[in-house]
Amino acid sequence: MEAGDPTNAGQPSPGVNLAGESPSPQQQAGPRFQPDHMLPDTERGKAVLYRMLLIRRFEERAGEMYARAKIGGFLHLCIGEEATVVGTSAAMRSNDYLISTYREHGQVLARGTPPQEVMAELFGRATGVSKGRGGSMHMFDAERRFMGGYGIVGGNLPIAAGLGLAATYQGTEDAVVCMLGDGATNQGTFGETLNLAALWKLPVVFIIVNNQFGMGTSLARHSAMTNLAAKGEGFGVPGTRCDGMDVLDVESCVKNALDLARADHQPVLIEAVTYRFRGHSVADPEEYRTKEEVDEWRKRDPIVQFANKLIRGGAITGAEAEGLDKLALQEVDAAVTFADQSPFPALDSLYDDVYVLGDQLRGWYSVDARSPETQRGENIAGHAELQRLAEASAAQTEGADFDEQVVMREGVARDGGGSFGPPPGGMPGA
Ligand SMILES: Cc1ncc(C[n+]2csc(CCOP(=O)(O)OP(=O)(O)O)c2C)c(N)n1
Repeated sequence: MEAGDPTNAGQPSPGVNLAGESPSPQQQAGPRFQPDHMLPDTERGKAVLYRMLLIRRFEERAGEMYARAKIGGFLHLCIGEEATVVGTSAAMRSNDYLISTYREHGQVLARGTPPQEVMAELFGRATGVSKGRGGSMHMFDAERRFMGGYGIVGGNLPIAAGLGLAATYQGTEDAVVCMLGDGATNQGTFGETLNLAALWKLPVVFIIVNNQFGMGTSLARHSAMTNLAAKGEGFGVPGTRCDGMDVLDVESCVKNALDLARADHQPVLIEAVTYRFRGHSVADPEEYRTKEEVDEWRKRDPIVQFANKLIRGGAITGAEAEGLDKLALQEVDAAVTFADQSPFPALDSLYDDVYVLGDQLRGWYSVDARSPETQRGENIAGHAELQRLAEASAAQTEGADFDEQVVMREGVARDGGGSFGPPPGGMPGA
């Protein structure tokens, strides 16, 4: 196979082996890390460490609950990325907006949503932060200005621009932080949104959580431009890079960017260089990277690094760090109990909060209590264009020859096919 062949995912990934010849993130061209940040005082240091521990323990338990079938659907954990998540939220004001991807449990927790509501959401219970309707990928907490996780890669970017436009229009000082993966920088929405954000001077900070992979495809295989901090420059969005394994570096970098966004209405792009210690989702055989590579990155565990810094600096003792960890575990265990004892949403609430467009479109896009299917083609007489679209669509699907054997599925295909890879055993007839 050729180097750069996107189907070459069974091989160890180039460009991310800190122990090998390849440049480490710190050695790559582009903006530099500033590793020597002042230690926070004891109280703040403990708060930041606790938040990271809470997320780590929460994610570990979530993985266990998934294995015990308490959680359905997909589950994307952010273990390894805690410094990026907590450093970002530590730099934000409570009025700022945060919008994210499907890998967002940590971000919701960092914004202050109680862990029991986050766990209950994973369990699909009515007490969950999205009333059990969103699940792992679609948490939403408007009260804390967490504007959602999104399952569509890059789908959150245009919404971030909309939030920035609203903040500007309303004359507030609120800014927006939009987190996205390295893979999402290849989506069309990345260029479209950055262009508008620069053109309209929107107060948005885009943070690329560069965890080195888009599913099973390493950065060097999915992006021609691996210096992601520079990927927005052509659109008028200056970029910088921080060490996503160092919570203080992330916090200081995001704070500077937010100051600029707020004061000068200058959107900024940040590349936070980090690593995901677990698979893309829990169903990932991880055949696209070596155990040695993961072990190398684990040596830079963001929680261990920060705890040691605090201990060495005299801000806390080792025993205090252990105490915080125990507390985090207790809080997470209480969240599991709460989730498990919570009720599922009532069946007759199925159609609550379902949006129906205005009367003129009623029936075409709506669902209601009659059946779970959208009601097609009603009440559109008199709307010539809708009538025409309805007929054209019906003619297209009627009698279409679907090959039931062709299955599009999410998952990290062993052969590196990713989302759109062939089903196990290959394509029918291949
Ligand atoms: C528009 C779209 N295409 C494909 C997918 C399938 N998919 C889910 S996650 C993912 C990889 C995204 O990687 P990245 O943006 O780096 O985020 P990470 O998972 O590493 O946090 C893909 C391709 C999707 N959800 N949405």
